[in-house]
This record gives sequence, structure tokens and C-alpha cells, in this order.
Amino acid sequence: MSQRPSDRDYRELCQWMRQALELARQSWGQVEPNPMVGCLLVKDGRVVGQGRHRRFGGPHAEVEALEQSGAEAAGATCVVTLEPCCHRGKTAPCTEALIRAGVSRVVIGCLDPNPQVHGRGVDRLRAAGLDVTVGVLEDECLRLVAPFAKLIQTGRPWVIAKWAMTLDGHLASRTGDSKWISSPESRERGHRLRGGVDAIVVGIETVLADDCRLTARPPGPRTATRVVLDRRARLPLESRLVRTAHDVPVLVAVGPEAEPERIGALESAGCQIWRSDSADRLEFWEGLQREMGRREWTQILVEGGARVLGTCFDTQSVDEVHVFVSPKIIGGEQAPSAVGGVGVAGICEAFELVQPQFTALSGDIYLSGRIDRSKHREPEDIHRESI
Ligand code: AOF
Ligand code: ZN
Repeated sequence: MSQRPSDRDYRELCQWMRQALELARQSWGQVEPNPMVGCLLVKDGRVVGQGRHRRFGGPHAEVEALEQSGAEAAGATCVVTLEPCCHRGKTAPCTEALIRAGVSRVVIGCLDPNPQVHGRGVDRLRAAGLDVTVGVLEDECLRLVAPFAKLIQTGRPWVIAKWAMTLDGHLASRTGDSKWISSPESRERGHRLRGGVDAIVVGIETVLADDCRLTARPPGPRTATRVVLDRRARLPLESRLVRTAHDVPVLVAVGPEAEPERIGALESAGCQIWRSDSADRLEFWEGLQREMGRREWTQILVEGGARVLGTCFDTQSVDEVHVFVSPKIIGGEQAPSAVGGVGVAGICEAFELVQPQFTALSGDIYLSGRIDRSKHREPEDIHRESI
């Protein structure tokens, strides 16, 4: 019998947490490099205040919720997707605001991966006598802050790989034609992704073939820097990317073999240059990821082509995948398949999505999900096991 009320309590808390998660998700693309956070203040079974972190540098979710609730916060339960902060960043600590307002209980989705906060927010609230529960819908709450956690823990951005392919797995026909493989509705989804990330990354071959703009149309909450992997600095000055470089930033990632005159010309045309010291394709990509992390880019969208996607998978840097599969078959051994690179040897080494989501988009299948990191093993381990 004694279990019953707490079970019911837990179910109710999950419902509130789900609402807080919904709120938080509305901030996608608006708060990075900060995490998305949602918060409810609940009293006598009703919401007396709600809030979300809306913009980088702006008030935290708890503060917005407290403002809404006013004096009703006294004795209320705070349901928040992320551990309240206890440090002074761009804003004052949320723990103190909750304590001051007389909140009696705090229900937290997950701990803050930020080492300045991690666990200390909880300690502070408990020390002030508040009842604290941690871990309600923890997996979902951790998933919400995964890009923020990756950036803060590894200094690298969250890598989203996106491509559109035919039913037989090609990115383009044998002549390089790719307009259009996916439906307008699928392309609209792609543009929505573009509008929330910090960078859109492509290889030089893609630019040479498509003269792509790599902008979000219509624009989203965030303007991505367009990044071209271009070891020899071949990006044409008359390309649409370079011609618009003054309006939307372009970063050209070049290798040691790039000629200084080419680099100078691109710089004069308004492009930024990042130069790798390494002639090795994998080291080049590793270095660029570190550079993007240094710039506090939280999420980047890699759009291809096959070689770049191959490099991303070969270096195990992909975190999330969005694929549009169109019911068209074009054949051709010369037609590029979606992911190049070296690839894996055995199916047991395959990158696999966790609980992928499927949506039908005017005939296309839109499949998305995160890469299962728990399953991932070093190729060497797999080799050892097979001996
Ligand atoms: C919260 N509630 O809504 C968010 C939190 O520079 P600041 O003051 O905005 O602090 C940013 C840090 O605060 C961020 O790195 C993360 O640890 C935490 N984010 N915490 O209590 C919120 N967005
Ligand atoms: Zn805070």
C-alpha cells in the first residue's frame, strides 16, 4: 500500500516533466551554446507559472516561471528539465531565486553536465531545506541537452548528418544530377534543420557540382556559417557561396597544400579561412571539429557529399542522422552512394540508429535518429574478438 501514492506521484511528475520538455523544445536553435530548459511551477495540481530559456544570455527557465507565478510560488513544486544552476554566469543563480521564492520541492529531469553546476545545484537546494527529486524522465531530459553536453565535455559540436537519396541509395545520378531527388516537403524539412544549427558543412565537390547556397529558406532562428572542406582552396570566386559571403558567413577549411594566392583571393572576397597543418583527411576533420568547438558551435549539419559523410562516419563523429529516401531508382555504378569513406568491414560494426523515427513526406520516407553510442566498439576490439 505504501508504494501506491508514490507511484501515482511519479506518474503525475512525469506528466508535468513532459510539459516542461515540450516547452524547452520550442527553444531549439535559439539558446545555443546554452542548453534548452523548460520549467513549470505546480501548486495544488495546477500550473501557477511556466517558463523556458529563450535566448543565450537571457533569463533562465526557472526565473521566467517565477516571474509568472509571483507570490504563488511559495509552497509550490518546481518541475524543471535541467538541474537549476547555482553559479553566477550571465545571469544570477536559479537556486537562490527558487529558495527566495519559497518553493518547497524541486523535481529535476537530469543533472547539469556543466562542471560548474553538476550536482552542486542539488546540494545547494537540499542544504536550504527543499525537497529535491532527480531523474524524472531522465533519458529524455539528457537527450535534450546532449549537444550542449558534448560541446562542454569534448570541445566538439554535435554532428548531424543529413542527406537525400534514391531508393537504391544514390545521392546523384552517374552524371552528377541531383535536382531533385527528394520532394518539396522533404526539402522544406531540410531547410528547417539548416535554420537551427551553427554550421552547414559540405565538401568542395558538392559546391562545384551544385553551386549550392546552403542557406535556410525561409530563415530559422539561427544563421549557420557555411563551411566548405576545400583542401586546395578551389572554391570559385564566382560561386554563389563566395558572392554572398558578406551577407552569410563562409568558412573555407583548407589544407597545407592550398596556394597562398588562392587563400588571399577568398579572404578578399569575404570568406574566413581555417587552415589545417595536416595532409591526412581524418586529422583534417578532427582539427576542424576542434575549431568549430572553439567557436562554441553546438550543432553542425553535414550535408555531403559522399566523401565528407564517409569521413564523418570513419572518424565516428556522427551523433544524429536525418535521411530522406525518395521512391526513385537511378542505378549506375558511377552514381555516388550516400556514405563513402572506408566504411566498416562487418555488419556487426554498423552504425545504428536508436529508435529511429519514420515519417512519410509526400511519397518520401523521412528517417531520423541518434547513433547508438552504447553499442559502439573500436574496430580493433571487433578484430580481436574475431580471431
Ligand atoms: C538553469 N536554467 O534555463 C539554463 C541553465 O550564463 P548563464 O547565466 O546563462 O548560465 C549558463 C549556464 O547555466 C549553462 O552553461 C548551464 O550550465 C546552465 N543553464 N540553467 O538553471 C536554465 N539554461
Ligand atoms: Zn539558472
